[in-house]
Order: sequence, then structure tokens, then C-alpha cells
Amino acid sequence: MQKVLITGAAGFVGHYLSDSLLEKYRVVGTDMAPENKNSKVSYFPGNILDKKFLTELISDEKPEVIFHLAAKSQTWDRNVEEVFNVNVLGTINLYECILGVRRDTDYNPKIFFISSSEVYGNTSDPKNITEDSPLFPTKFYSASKAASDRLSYSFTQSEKLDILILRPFTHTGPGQGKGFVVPDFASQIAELEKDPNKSELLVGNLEPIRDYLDVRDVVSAYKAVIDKDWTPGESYNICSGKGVKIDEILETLLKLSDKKLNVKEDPSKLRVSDTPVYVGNNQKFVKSTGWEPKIPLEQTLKDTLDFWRTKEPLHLTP
Ligand code: A2R
Repeated sequence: MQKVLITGAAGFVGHYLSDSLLEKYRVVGTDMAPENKNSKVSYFPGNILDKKFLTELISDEKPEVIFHLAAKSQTWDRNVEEVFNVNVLGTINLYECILGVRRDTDYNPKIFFISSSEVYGNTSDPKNITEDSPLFPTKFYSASKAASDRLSYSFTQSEKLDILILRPFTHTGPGQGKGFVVPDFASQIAELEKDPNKSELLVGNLEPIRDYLDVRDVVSAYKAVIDKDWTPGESYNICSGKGVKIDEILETLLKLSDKKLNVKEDPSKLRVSDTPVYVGNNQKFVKSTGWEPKIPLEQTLKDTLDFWRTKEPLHLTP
């Protein structure tokens, strides 16, 4: 059985990815969180910036496959130093530790770097973003992902590391933290349903068009890459290829509730650098893997709303 290391294993996607890989792989996880709730994962808490910790983990475990998810992932984070430290220096640390272990052995794992559609930013054709579209990141998070995305490419060229770069577009689902638009709406609706005296739902900009995937479809895409042969340094978009206005997301969520709610714009929820349209082209990835998204957006929204209504432990398998 191959061993897979997931960095950022205790995060939103890391939870789903660990769970989905367990049926076929031995899963080792690492993250800052002191413990991981999935007891079937061998879990090693630690900081991606701690080289000694990472070197020991990699040389002891020698995972054949590594998914690098650990990151400061809040797209609106203004702490540029911390974002770059974790997302860029953390990625360098990981690759240098792997190279350190490779110096003494013939260790050469398959590495999947989880980038982001945010790298494209103010790109040239935002309704049909391909892997060749120019990168014009607009936020610190996006710039840090663009830097670590291109850095990953450079490690394939200069050090011959076997890294594939995956660029997931907006994804959501049960368990995603507040601050992102879907859990933000869903958590408010769930709270308002319980409170007979309140009915005001606060929203930000409802105009942007985004390419949405369910986190479980994203994880099935990640799973689809493991056993294939890839050209190191290649990038792949993981997306639906369809644009959905945030307004439509709100409408669908409102229909899923029996309570009549009043929608009110909250200026504090408006973001300065919201790109109006952002839709990916997934043909390169679909042709290489046969993967396709299976979960309709309405199902994702219903499951997310139910999650906030009950706050029960995650049901990870769709
Ligand atoms: O920031 P925290 O405390 O929530 O922990 C996050 C963790 N992380 C770290 N792990 C080790 N050393 C660090 N210095 C460090 N800083 C942060 O990475 C969190 O548990 C995990 C990332 O998970 P999420 O924030 O839930 O992100 P999500 O949505 O699972 O995205 C996964 C990947 C990220 O690389 C995104 O940039 C990419 O997908 O699109």
C-alpha cells in the first residue's frame, strides 16, 4: 500500500482528502492543529516552517506521494508577511527537506502542489481561463500562491523534483469556515432560522461570477491524479467550467429555507479587489484523467446549510 503525506491535513480540504484516500492508501497527515479528528490518519502536528520537524517526518515516513495543502488560505488576509512566510517559505522548506532526504537515499516522491485559481487574478480572458492564461494576482494570498506555484515549477527544472501543480477554482461544502461566501450565507440562515426575532441576512457584493465546485469533487480530482504518469511542472485547472453569480447562490439558499429573510448589504463585507468574472477551462485536466464534477451546486448548498443547522460531525463520503 502506498503511503500518502498530506500537509494541511486538519484543514477543510485536508479532512476530505484524508478520508477519501484511506480506502486505498496509508495516510499520514501534518498540520498546526494539535490533533486530527480522523483517528485512522497517522497524524504529526507541527509547523511547515520548522525544517527539523519536517525533515524528521519525511525521512522517517518516506511517503511515496505528498499533497501539499498547508497554507494561509484566507484569500482576504492582509498580513502579507505571514501569508508569504507560510505559503512561500513553507513550500520552499518542504521541497528542501525532500531534497535533503534525497541526498542520502534514492527518495523521489510524487508531489502535488495545491495552488489556486487565484493566481490568475486580472487575467486576459476571465470567462475562459486556461492554464496558459497570464497570472496577474490581485491579493496577497493570490500573489503568494502564484509565487509558490511558479517556485514549484522551478524546483522541477532546477532540482528535478517530481511536482504537479493543481489549480482548484472556488470550492465549498460542509465544514468550510465562515468568511467564504457560501458558509457565510448558510451559517447566517441557520442562525436566523433559530431566532424568531431576527430576519436580516447581511451580504457583500452579489455581482461576481465564480466557477464553483463541491469540495468532494475537488478531492475526487486530487485522487484521480495519484496513479498517473505526469510531466513534472505541468499545471492543471480543476474547475466546473461554468460561471455562477453569487446572487444565484443566495437565491438558492434562500429557497432552501422556510423562513422569510430580508437581505441587506453590509459595506464591511464588500471586498476591494473582487474580480467580476472568474470561470475556468477544465479541458486539459478532463482529457488527462476522465474526471468530471458530479455534485450539483444545489446539493452542495443544501448540504452546507444542513451542516450549519446541525453542526454535526462531517459526513465526508458523498
Ligand atoms: O491556519 P490554520 O491554523 O487553520 O491551519 C492551516 C494549516 N497551516 C499550517 N500548517 C502547518 N504549518 C503552518 N505554518 C501552517 N499555517 C497554516 O494549513 C489549515 O489547517 C491548513 C490549510 O487548510 P485550510 O486553511 O482549511 O485551507 P483549505 O481550504 O483546506 O485549502 C487547502 C489548499 C490551500 O493550500 C489553498 O491555498 C489551496 O488548497 O487552494
